[in-house]
Amino acid sequence: MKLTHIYPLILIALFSVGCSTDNDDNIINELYNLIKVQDLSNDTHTIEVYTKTGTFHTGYNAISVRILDNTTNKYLENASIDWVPVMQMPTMQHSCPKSDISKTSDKATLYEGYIIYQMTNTDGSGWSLTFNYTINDVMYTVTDTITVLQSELQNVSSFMGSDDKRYVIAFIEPTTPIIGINDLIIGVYNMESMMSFPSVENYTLTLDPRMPGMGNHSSPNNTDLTYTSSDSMYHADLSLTMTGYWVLNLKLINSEDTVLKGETVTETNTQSSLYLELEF
Ligand SMILES: [Cu+2]
Repeated sequence: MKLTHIYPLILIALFSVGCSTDNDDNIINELYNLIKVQDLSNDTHTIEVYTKTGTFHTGYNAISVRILDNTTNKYLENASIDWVPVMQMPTMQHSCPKSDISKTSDKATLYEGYIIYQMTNTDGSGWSLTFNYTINDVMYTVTDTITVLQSELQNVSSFMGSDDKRYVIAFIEPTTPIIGINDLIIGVYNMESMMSFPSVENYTLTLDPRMPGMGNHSSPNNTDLTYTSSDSMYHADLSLTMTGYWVLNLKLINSEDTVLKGETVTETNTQSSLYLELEF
């Protein structure tokens, strides 16, 4: 390329930097604290998928998405979006617990929700993600395979209850635990079918956090988890007296006081069969 051709390009570049539009500022602000996981594209749109880490992992994933119009190169602000995560297993396929997707408050182009992957293949394969979305009464769809990494700690548990129903529970908060009282949030879902995992309402989870590496000691002032209808989650006070590896021993109890899964921790039974892990 000759110099005479480069000069106009440099001028354009300088001009663009000097005249950064509101739109540019917006785009930077919109993506604060988010890293792109993947683009899913069809002929008309590109769905950009974001998380805090830029990856999907087993357990709870808070996810943000936005839709780029491939023709106008603008982000759409008036879509209604549904999503369907599917894991293909050797003999069948299934979905997992997920929220609806809604517009993120204070953001122009972002939509948000969560997906709880209860399992994955060792190489991260097996899952696909489909978006069905509507813009101005026109329906669109896009599907692609995704990678779901195995989390090191058990932050999700899938099991059969004593009522012969299948459940999934997932650790949601605290994402950054502190020494002291933490707001513990756990999601509880019933595997109604291969594709449907509604939230379970009005059960309880007993909580007994222990440090297996330190004589299996517990901590004071924990509370059991109770259901909150405003977010369809289970909440409790989780007391962590020191940093390290903790096992949150749980028992899932239905509204008739029947224990569906889990056992009390005793001298001889050091861990419940229903538990989640945490390390900080
Ligand atoms: Cu599976």
